[in-house]
Amino acid sequence: MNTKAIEIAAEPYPFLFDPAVCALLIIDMQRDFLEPGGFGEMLGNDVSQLRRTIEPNRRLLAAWREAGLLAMHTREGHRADLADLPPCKKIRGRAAQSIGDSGPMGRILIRGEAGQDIISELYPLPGEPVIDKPGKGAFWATDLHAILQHKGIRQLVVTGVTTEVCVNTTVREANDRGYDCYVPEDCVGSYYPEFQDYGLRMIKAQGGIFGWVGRSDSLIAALKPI
Ligand code: TIU
Repeated sequence: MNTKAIEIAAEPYPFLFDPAVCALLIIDMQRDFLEPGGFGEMLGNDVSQLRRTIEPNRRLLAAWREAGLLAMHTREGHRADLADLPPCKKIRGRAAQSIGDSGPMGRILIRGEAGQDIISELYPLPGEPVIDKPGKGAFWATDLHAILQHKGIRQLVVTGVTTEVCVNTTVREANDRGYDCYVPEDCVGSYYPEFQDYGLRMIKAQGGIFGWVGRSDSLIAALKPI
């Protein structure tokens, strides 16, 4: 593996991508959030806003695997007995159906249920760590930080859904733990176009307060020679 850092296009300024210490972290590309007929759509959300991220993520993941770099995946979800579900999260939204109830693809956001699993287009390969997370951030109550430390990772390319919720929360958590984060804007999505815009602007504002924002093409081009 080439261990030289590569400068790639980004805002607010170029990102020094070091493949030897960089992992791809794909956030919550789960069936219940992305598939027509899933929990996300049942709540009235426009899933097409998220589905446009599938193909860019698929291309980036393929290039990442081809280069032999570490790819990781997360899933938001809870224990079947709901012991790790904060009562406030259970009742928030006053929806007719909530986490743990029967949904269109099994019990909503329960680990092991079909709807909680990752979409087939981006399904993890054996050996790619999958982090089951009970919160919006991927570091809260998970072993993600320990795994990254053991593997010598210092940079993260963060993709997935949704931009302003789980992606933003994870980037902020990663930033406070000392990781440099690069977010390819075509690989993250929000149900709300204005939150997509502001979610990205909040990351790159103030000189890159939480990280860098770029595009997957720049990363893929940098991966080609590796
Ligand atoms: N993965 C993630 O972002 N979970 C959410 O609940 N997102 C919403 O935007 N609701």
